[in-house]
Amino acid sequence: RKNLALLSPQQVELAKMLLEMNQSHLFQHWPEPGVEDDEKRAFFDQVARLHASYPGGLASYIKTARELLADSKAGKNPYEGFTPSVPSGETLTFADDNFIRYEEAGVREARKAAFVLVAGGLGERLGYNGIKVALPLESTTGTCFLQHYIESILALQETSCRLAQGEGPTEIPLAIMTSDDTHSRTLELLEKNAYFGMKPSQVKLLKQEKVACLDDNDARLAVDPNNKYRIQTKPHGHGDVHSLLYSSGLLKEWLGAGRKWVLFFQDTNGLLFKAIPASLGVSATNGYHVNSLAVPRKAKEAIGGITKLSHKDGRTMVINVEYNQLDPLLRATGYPDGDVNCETGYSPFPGNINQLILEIGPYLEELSKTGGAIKEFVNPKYKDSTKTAFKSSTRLECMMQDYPKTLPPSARVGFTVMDPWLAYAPVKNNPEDAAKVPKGNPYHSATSGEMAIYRANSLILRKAGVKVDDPVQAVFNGQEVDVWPRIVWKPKWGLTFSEVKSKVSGNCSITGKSTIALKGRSIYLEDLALDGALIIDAVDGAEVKVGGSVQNAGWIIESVDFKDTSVPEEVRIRGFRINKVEQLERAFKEPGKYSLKP
Ligand code: UGB
Repeated sequence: RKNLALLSPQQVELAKMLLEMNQSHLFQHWPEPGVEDDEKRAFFDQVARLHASYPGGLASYIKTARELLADSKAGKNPYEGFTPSVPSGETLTFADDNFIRYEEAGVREARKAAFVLVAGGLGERLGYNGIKVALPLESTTGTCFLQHYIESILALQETSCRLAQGEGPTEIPLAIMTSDDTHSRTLELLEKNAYFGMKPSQVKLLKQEKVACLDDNDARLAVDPNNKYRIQTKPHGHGDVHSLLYSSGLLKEWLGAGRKWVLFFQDTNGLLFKAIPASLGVSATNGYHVNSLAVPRKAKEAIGGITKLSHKDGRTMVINVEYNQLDPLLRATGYPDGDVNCETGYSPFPGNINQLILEIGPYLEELSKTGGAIKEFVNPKYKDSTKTAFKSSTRLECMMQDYPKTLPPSARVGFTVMDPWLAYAPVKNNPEDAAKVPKGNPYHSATSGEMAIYRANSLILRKAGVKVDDPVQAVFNGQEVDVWPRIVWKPKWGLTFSEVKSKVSGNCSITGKSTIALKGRSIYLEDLALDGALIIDAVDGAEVKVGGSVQNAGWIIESVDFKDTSVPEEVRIRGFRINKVEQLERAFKEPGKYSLKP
């Protein structure tokens, strides 16, 4: 109490609130005034930050924590009274008429979109020391995830605005949610690379704050073990993105500027933008307020399942049920075998890939009521079965896909299921854990993430009429993968199937040992027979026709052991590197028409 004199009136209010909330232990060890006073003030600066960044403030955080900890102790089922069933949504098949129609609708709509990348997570499962968006999504060109995302948005912007012929918004904004763990490195990556071609004013970084840790079931805030004048904090989860968009005023700004859609995506999915145009088309055509992208999911795969939940009292919702909860929920509600594959070889519950498309108007209206607060959960690790003490401090968490939980039944909540090879190849698991994934389930590793890019591009070119050799099997970092020809292109070369198709003609073929990188908008493949490596770079305005027979020793994939620390980490985690033996490489630096027929 004597220390109160050191504080500003605002800080005194916070101190009173903490005392009322039974948090006196935070000050018990404080010495007399005159000793470490600056540290005491710094403590209250932190309290003020924790208070301001949580919808409803710290008292509300503590109150919710007590309720959720009591539920957890009592073993309360969060889905009490709900019965799960398989929901119905749009299922798309790549390149059929329906898909192409949706892609066209999506591209037209894209200029009214805003993108939000959630990139505050450190990726503990991956164990990579850098930020995940700086990882190369493939090692043929070494393009990192953030560059690929930005170039994809710019490609969409270009095509969409061209179609609109000058009407409406002309720039698609990108917001990136960062955290203390990722903020400075994300900013540095952008600045070092001139924002990968985006205007800096188009990109907004929103930093999420961590939340206070909890020491016991009474939600006593944990003192930081390294500093007695700090509260220990941990990440609150990707659900913070909603309150940040709301409190920053960004959503309001976007709506005011005539934007209609906000698209959320995660840090390491190199396939995602292949699915964006069609799924945005589904949102626009079906008038979905919420559209979750999904892929067929193997039973027990570590991605959430999109589930229809019907309550005894008549409520229903279509929502993601997290992977660790789906199996027990099914077992408790009349499915004795739990989460199992059906005759399709997949679980009947589509897998949530955490790509959400929300219509901004209804979204903002909902957030004005909730302030962006998302239903939270707590996951304490108890010391023993009495559930009275924790092994280590815990905290409340929230997930961005839980947004629909507060929506009224009238909200139009849908989902879109994409071909699994087209839409989802995240890099989440470290090599050792990936090698333990049950056979047939996706590895979600740097190895599988890169191989998935080559597979998808090979399959897309096949659909466009190119003869592409079958893959060969190989094992890298203990993971068995299909190795397709290394086919990559810049997003502006072909973001939709129609665009890709318009750039391929005649009899084209690519052999299994080949590599092709197309770095330019107007590169046309015409009667090309490729058996080796071909790299074409063309500035905007350079129209290049590539044909004839290209044959050389090519680029060879060589194994690397992930334990070999002499190899850079981003190479080791994929288990291979590319030995660039021989290639045909051409750069067209001036606008004009060119023909390359070796
Ligand atoms: N993220 C943040 O921005 N802030 C945070 O505090 C935490 C994360 P993870 P997770 O796609 O396979 C999700 O850790 O949470 C960002 C879905 O919940 O990679 O285990 C982080 O940077 C699950 O339903 O995934 O699982 C990253 O971009 C399923 O869809 C993103 O949030 C699963 O993803 C996801 O964080 C999946």
